[in-house]
Amino acid sequence: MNAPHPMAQARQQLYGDMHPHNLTPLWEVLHALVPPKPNTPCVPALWKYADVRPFLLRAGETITAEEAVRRVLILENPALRGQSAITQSLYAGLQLILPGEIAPSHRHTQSALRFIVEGAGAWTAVDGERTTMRPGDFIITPSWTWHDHGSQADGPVVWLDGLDIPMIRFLDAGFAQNNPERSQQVTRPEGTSFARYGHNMAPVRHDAPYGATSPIFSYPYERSRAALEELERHAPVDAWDGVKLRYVNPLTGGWTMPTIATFMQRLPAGFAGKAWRQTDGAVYSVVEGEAEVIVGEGDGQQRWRVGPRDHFVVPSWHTARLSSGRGCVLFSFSDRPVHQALGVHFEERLS
Ligand code: GTQ
Repeated sequence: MNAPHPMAQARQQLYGDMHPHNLTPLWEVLHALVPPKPNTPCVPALWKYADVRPFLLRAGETITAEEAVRRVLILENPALRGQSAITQSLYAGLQLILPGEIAPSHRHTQSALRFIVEGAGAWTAVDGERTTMRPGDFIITPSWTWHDHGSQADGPVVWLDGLDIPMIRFLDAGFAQNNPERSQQVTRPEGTSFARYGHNMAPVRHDAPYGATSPIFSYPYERSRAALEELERHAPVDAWDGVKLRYVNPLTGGWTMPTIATFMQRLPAGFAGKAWRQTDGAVYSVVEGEAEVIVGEGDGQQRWRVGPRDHFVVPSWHTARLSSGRGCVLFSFSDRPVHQALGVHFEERLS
């Protein structure tokens, strides 16, 4: 055994004496505060839809959308239980709406994305316009816009909610209000924002209606899928990503949301992707096909076979690799816009 440091006792005495004064020594925590590399507490995790769906339907029997306000099962990172977080900065949940229900109108400073997972014929309303939900559509609820959801579908409709809740909580910048109107008035026909902004054109005299958030309300799956298919046929396939596109704000060419980046990618049949790691932890929703996912290294490594409607999280600076026998389409989102704005986005592409 090593001899105790001659100052050990004096140091402990110092720490104890200054503790009541809200003082603590940096040198005991310095390495943890400025780690040699990102050291997230998040772990890789998978939610198989076959496991989640029965709980969603049970939630549907137990509470109405109206009572719940939002009937959502939160996907909690197993290492962050109780924090309503899938990564340190991001929230994800699966929201269920049943035929005839309304999730009442409210607004908040947190930005939300909806990625439609199951069922068609529900709608969400933002700023007087409704958009119909179809599987694979990516829909945006900008910060501080009134929004309500409803359904005229003939069965359950389920979507993935992605929000910057933990990030806004960290910043202590959360505000919210309920709308006295349960369901907001419709003031514009469906498709207005897509006609204005969704055709590589924009109104001549316009201000960005939602600041840094894309004015495109819904990015329909049909379009995203067609683009990926075309590229898979004719363009070189990236050895790490397959064919991967980012959704853009047509007014800026930048990300669709100020805090969240969104992507859709296609892994061709027979794709065996190379490994990468990046600082932005990412949440994935499997749209079509199947894939094999390997995340992490050593003891913590996870290997999953994933299929449609499964969800998984790849934490910051975890090596990950995707492959697919039959081909696969994946939607994903991360906090990359914030990393980039702060100059701390790093990516390593391993061979
Ligand atoms: O639909 O407005 O999953 O406010 C969490 C908070 C969804 C929503 C969530 C929300 C919403």
